[in-house]
Amino acid sequence: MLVDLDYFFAQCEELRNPNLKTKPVVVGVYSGRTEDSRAVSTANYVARRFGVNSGLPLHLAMKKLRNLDAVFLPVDFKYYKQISDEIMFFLRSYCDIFEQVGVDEAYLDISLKVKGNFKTGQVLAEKIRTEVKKKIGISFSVGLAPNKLVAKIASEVNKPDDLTVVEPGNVTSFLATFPVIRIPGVGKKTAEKMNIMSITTIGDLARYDVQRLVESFGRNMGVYFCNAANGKDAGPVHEVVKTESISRTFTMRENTRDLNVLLAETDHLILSIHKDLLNNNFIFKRVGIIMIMADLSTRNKSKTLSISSDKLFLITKTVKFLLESFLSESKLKIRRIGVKISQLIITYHK
Ligand code: DCP
Ligand code: CA
Ligand code: CA
Repeated sequence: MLVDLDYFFAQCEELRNPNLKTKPVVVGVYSGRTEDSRAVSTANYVARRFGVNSGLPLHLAMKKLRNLDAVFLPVDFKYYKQISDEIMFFLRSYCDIFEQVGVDEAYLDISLKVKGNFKTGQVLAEKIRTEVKKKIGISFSVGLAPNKLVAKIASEVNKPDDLTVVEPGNVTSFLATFPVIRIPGVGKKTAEKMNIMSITTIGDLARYDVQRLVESFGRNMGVYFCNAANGKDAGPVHEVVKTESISRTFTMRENTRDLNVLLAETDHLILSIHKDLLNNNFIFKRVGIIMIMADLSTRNKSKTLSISSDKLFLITKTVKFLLESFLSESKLKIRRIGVKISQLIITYHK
């Protein structure tokens, strides 16, 4: 599944001010040094009906929406990011593999979850859409397809607030009638060049001789265009996993095996780790404790959680659980204590 949040910045603005819903809403950003170079970041679908889209210079947007009670707002990225994080956290729990791309898009590999069945997948997609709408109040569009490329294209055809399913047997017929520019990586220039070669639709491109595509666009792009037009994409959905971990250690004032004394120290370590975690937009899946014992031997204990999280209490709770079980197993006093979180994932990357 490719999930793409609808008119995202503007929808966030509508969320905190529902009165905006019936009006044209334009979120604008300073793109340069002067007022005149401000451009539209995004607009709601009411504004889009008047030809106001992302990238349009703001003064033109104002002209198009004159006397229409339009609302122009500055970009409040921090707020949009908060809403995005909430949604992404929720989406993640519904799939086998999760890959966020940008602030308002994510790929969800649900192959195992639905056992490869597209009907079950469709039901799951509808359920997720309903839940996010109910819980967070944001609508989004979904493309459900055998691979990322087709899912991405499918997500765009019935926007906003819709689900498009392309089953494996329908991939080539689904793609055939769209203009080539729908293929990720085909920009205006490439599309023009293809048009000159009498390639206007993805179907034309699919039938075109791959050798001639290679001659015109180079080996990599030529082969890519041919595969893409035929709906082939072997790229897996992958999480961006940081191999590093975050850890802190502390030497006890005196060797101890008193749980409360140890917890008082780990609380400080956990707070510092958690701050680091939030600053880096990480979430973690594994929590561990490290003990240097009175005899200078080192012991480790850790636990993998069922889902990734950024919650402080989950670290605290898991550390307590690990410490308790460690103390019940070992008779030695602890000299130095450490806390470590690992299996880190970045929740947002541009
Ligand atoms: N964005 C931006 N400037 C652009 C394009 C986008 O600042 N030129 C920001 C604002 C968008 C967000 O990125 O809300 C997501 O971009 P999309 O291309 O997904 O567009 P929208 O979510 O706004 O609309 P759609 O409903 O078409 O997905
Ligand atoms: Ca979007
Ligand atoms: Ca998007």
